[in-house]
Amino acid sequence: MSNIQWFPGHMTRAKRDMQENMKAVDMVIELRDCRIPESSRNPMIDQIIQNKPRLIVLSKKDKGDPVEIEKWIQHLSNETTTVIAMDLTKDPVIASLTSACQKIMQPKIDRMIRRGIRPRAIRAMVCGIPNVGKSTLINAVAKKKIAETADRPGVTRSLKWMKLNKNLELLDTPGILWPKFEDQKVGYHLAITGAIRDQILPMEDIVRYALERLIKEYPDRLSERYKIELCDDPDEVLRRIAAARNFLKAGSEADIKRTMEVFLNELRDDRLGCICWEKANEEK
Ligand SMILES: Nc1nc2c(ncn2[C@@H]2O[C@H](COP(=O)(O)OP(=O)(O)OP(=O)(O)O)[C@@H](O)[C@H]2O)c(=O)[nH]1
Ligand SMILES: [Mg+2]
Repeated sequence: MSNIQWFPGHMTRAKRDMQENMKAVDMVIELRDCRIPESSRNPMIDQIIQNKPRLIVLSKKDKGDPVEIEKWIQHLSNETTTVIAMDLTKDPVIASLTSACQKIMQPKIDRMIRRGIRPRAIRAMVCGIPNVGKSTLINAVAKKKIAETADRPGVTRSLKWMKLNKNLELLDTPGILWPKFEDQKVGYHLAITGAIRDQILPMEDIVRYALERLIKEYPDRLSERYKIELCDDPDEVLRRIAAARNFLKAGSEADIKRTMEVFLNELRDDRLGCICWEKANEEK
């Protein structure tokens, strides 16, 4: 979990660093959390990467709703953007990235071949907001005994590259973007998925938001997990969970704080199933 506190100075610096590195790459691999593809996106990214081809990797596929993820893939794909979903902790990262990046860059590679230029390996940069899996992706690649790490001068400093194979090289430092907090929902989504520290928003608000959504969209999961009869009021649902779990304070009063903590932990642990908190065709 990230401890970075973003201030305007950090944002300017992060943006400048990314723009510098952008000059050395052919394309960008933008990571987003598949459960919150909008909330885990930084709107500045379009401006930063300009017209470079982009691969969006929806990470944590194992934690999201497969039907919704498929809709997101369709929704986000366009002429310059290819979208894949991955469990970065288990899926074959190198093979998936290589084939996706090659497909994206094929027109450029073909043009080079036609002009008699021998194509070199594709160079890509990974980027994303905190917690989307940048380090996990880079570590998965680094662990696989990369043939060599090329040291090549970048624009202003030497950049380190990880050579995945003869077709693809990744910049070894990811571009770090900051989350946007333009509406409260975004904050809740980031908090539920662990992208921001718990102290940033009041736990009651996060839990109430999550419960309201679950009551509407996945009532059975709630009633089955906690063996409770459901109602529309999240506070009453919490009291019923407390009673069902026997979470009591001295004097047999319901221990709501403990109930909220347990609920949030179980939710993050996928005990209530795989959930996408944002839907692809939802009006925003
Ligand atoms: N289940 C699952 N967990 C993942 C996946 N990708 C990353 N994680 C976990 O998510 C957490 C955050 O991943 P990181 O790789 O540290 O994310 P990051 O983008 O480097 O985050 P910062 O360094 O804070 O910017 C870690 O606990 C990872 O193990 C995935 O595809 N599936
Ligand atoms: Mg990291």
